[in-house]
Amino acid sequence: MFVTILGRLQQYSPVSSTCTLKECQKVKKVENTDEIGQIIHRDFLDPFCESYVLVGEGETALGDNYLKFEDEVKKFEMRDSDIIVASYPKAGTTWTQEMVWLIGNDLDFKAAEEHLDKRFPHFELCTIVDFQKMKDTLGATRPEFVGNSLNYIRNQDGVRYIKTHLPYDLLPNQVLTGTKLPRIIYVMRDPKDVCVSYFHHGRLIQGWRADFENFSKVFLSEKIMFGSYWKHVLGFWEQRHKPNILIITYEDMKIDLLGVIRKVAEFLNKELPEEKIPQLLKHLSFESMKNNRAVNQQDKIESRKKHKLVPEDGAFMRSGTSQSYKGEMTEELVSKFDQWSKQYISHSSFANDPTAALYLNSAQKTTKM
Ligand code: PPS
Repeated sequence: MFVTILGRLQQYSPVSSTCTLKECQKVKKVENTDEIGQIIHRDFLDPFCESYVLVGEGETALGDNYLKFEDEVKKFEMRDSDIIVASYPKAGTTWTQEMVWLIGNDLDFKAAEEHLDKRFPHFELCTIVDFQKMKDTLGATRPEFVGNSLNYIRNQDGVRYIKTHLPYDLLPNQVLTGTKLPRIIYVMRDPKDVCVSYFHHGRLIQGWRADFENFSKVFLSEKIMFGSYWKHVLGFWEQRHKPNILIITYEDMKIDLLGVIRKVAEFLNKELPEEKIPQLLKHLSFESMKNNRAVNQQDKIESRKKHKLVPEDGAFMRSGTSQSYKGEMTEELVSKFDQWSKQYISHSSFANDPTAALYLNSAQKTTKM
C-alpha cells in the first residue's frame, strides 16, 4: 500500500511527465522552490510528515500521509444519525464539541468525564501524521481513536459524534451527494484569532518550528495544514440552507453562550433540562474547560514533551478570548489579513452577514465593500 502511494505521489508531482493532466491537477506536492515552500520544508516537515500535498478541488494542503487514506475517507459509510462538528483548526472546535455532546446526551456530566477524543473522535486524525512510523521509531503507541480513527468511528454503535477539520469538498461522498444526512454543526472564528491560536498550537502540539512572521506568511499563502481558511469557511457557508447544516461562531459563543446552546438544542431536536443549565454554562466556561483533563489536551501535550517532539511549553486552553490577535499582530499584518479576507468575502453572500463586518474591522475603516 505504502509503495503504491509513494508511486502516486511521484506520479502527481508537478515536475512529472508521466501523469495525465487530470491526475496531475488532483494532487500536487508542495515543493521548496519558493519562499513559502522553503518555510514549509524547513519549519513544518519532519520524519512523520515528510511532505505536503494539495488535495481536491480546493487544493487543500494536507500531509502526504493523507493519500494513504484518501479513498477510505471518500467511501466512508456515514449514518443519518451521525452528529458532526466541523471547523477550520482553532476555530473553537473543542468548545463546540463539548457543548454538542452534552446537549446530545441530556447533560450527562458524569459520562462527560470520559476523554473527549474517545466520546467525540477526530475523523481524519489517523491521516495527519504517520503514526505507524512514530510507533516504529519512538515506541510511541497511540490508541485506536488516534492511530486508526476511521476504524474506531466505523465500529461505534449508536449516535456517533465526529469531529473533522476537512473542508466540505473532502467530506465523504455520501455527505456531498446527500445520500446520508448527518447533522453538521460548523463553527467559525475571526481568521486573525485562528491564525494566532494555530501558531501556538503548531509549536505546542504539531512540533512546527516557524516563528510567527513565517507562520502567518504560510497561513496567508493558504498552504498551511487544512489549507485556505476562507475556502474552508465559504465551502460550508454555501451549504448553510440545507436542513442538516448549522453554522455558529466562536464570537457568538463568547457573547451569548446560552443563545447558541438553545440554537444547537433546537437543531438537534433536544429538550434542555432547564434546571441543569447553570451547571452547563459553568462546565463550558473557559476556566472550567482549562482545568478539565477530559477536554484540555494536557495528556497529549505531556506525551509530546516526553518524546521531545515540540519546541514550546504552554496550554491548549490558551487565551480563550476574541481579538487576542491585537496583542500579537502588527497593524500592517492586521491590515494584510483584512484585505485578504475582503477579497473572499466581497464575492460571497457572506458579505451580508454581520459576522463579515466583525472579521473585517480594519479593512472597513479604509475601504467600502
Ligand atoms: S483544535 O485543535 O483545532 O481542535 O482547536 P480548537 O478547539 O478549534 O480551538 C482551540 C481554541 O479554542 C479556545 N477554547 C475556548 N475559548 C473560550 N471558552 C472555552 N470554553 C474554550 N475552550 C477552548 C482555546 O483556548 C483555543 O483558543 P486560543 O485563542 O488559543 O486560546
